Amino acid sequence: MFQVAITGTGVFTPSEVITNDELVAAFNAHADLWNAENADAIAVGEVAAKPQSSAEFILAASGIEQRYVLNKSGVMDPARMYPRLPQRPDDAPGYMAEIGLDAAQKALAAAGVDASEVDLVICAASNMERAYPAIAVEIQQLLGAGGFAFDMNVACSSATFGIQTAADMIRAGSIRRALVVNPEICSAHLEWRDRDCHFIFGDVATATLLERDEALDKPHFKVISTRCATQFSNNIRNNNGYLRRTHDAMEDRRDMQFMQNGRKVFKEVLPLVSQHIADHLDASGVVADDLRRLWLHQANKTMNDYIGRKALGRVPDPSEQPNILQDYANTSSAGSIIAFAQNSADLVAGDKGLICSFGAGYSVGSVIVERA
Ligand code: CO8
Repeated sequence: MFQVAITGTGVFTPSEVITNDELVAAFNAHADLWNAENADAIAVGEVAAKPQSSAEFILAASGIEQRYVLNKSGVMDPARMYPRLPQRPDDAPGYMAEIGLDAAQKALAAAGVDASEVDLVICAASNMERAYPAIAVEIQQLLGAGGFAFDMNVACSSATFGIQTAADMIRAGSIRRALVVNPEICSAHLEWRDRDCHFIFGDVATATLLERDEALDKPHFKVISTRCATQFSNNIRNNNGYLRRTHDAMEDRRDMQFMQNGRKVFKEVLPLVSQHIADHLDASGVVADDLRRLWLHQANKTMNDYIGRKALGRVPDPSEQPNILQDYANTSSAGSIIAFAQNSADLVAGDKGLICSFGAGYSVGSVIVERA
């Protein structure tokens, strides 16, 4: 069996930002508009008035301060409340391929690897722009990569599950190099008209290059161990899908966008993740004191503080458990990879760390790494 290393990461960050104040102003204008349009139904108690959102609530409940999006004007339009991403011709790169390509090229540059040396491209994300051809094959072609490519979806854990999938193929010897690409256009499947969740997500793309570790002569992280787990839950759900037309359900429906029972997610996922991390460390012969850094899924600051405390058995120093959610919000599978990409260069040989994702499914994925 071959050893595996992470030799490069890349992050594409959109140029457009929405602060909490801007987001709340747009939502509240939308709520006023909606309440005026539905004044009669509200007056007779048929529907409830839409309450106002608050930037103070968002920061206190989540730790999020702003989010990046591919298109701001559509989201900020109170009469629209979702991004404007015009349909592209079939012979032009799609949105996911375009942002995934940018992240992938940065990961390759960081590792000093040419795209032609890549044997596998996995596009691992919470949603795919189309059913087929696979986005990963489009990225493979745009990059000029060799080998093969495929898409996979494990919601928030797509990146870590993709890393395990690629690592297993490198370990087995069927490939030498793999790119795991995570283009997350969360703004397109977030319900911006629902105050309970309108602040949660942002857009980004990340990429991780994995290589067979044979006396690698460049900075890298050894992949010590990977572990994935799932447990079915309806608490984070999106009912949109290819059977929609057959259900005669093409109207504007709430369940065609992201839905969650946030409180239940919070309560159920925390013990699941804490136990998963403890078991993974145990099985790998790594003790919590060995961990110099935790790169956790970026959904909620309180959640991360809890998991960090459980994982290390003490309150982590902020530098030991860096958060990026204040800047990016929840970017689904890309969050822990952004945290890793932006907060790992200072580690020295022998330092160990843990990348961990968790979310819809439920799904939990962890990757134990060591700086070489
Ligand atoms: N402004 C003001 N008040 C608000 C707002 C708002 N924007 N939103 C809710 N409130 C009110 C509520 O109505 C409620 O009022 P009341 O007490 O009168 O009923 C009160 O504030 C408290 O609301 P909540 O109970 O909802 O607040 P919480 O403290 O639970 O915080 C969170 C809400 C932040 C959502 C929290 O529950 C949380 O973070 N939970 C964990 C969620 C999580 O990790 N989910 C995973 C996300 S899924 C994922 O990562 C990937 C999925 C696939 C990608 C999909 C991409 C779109």
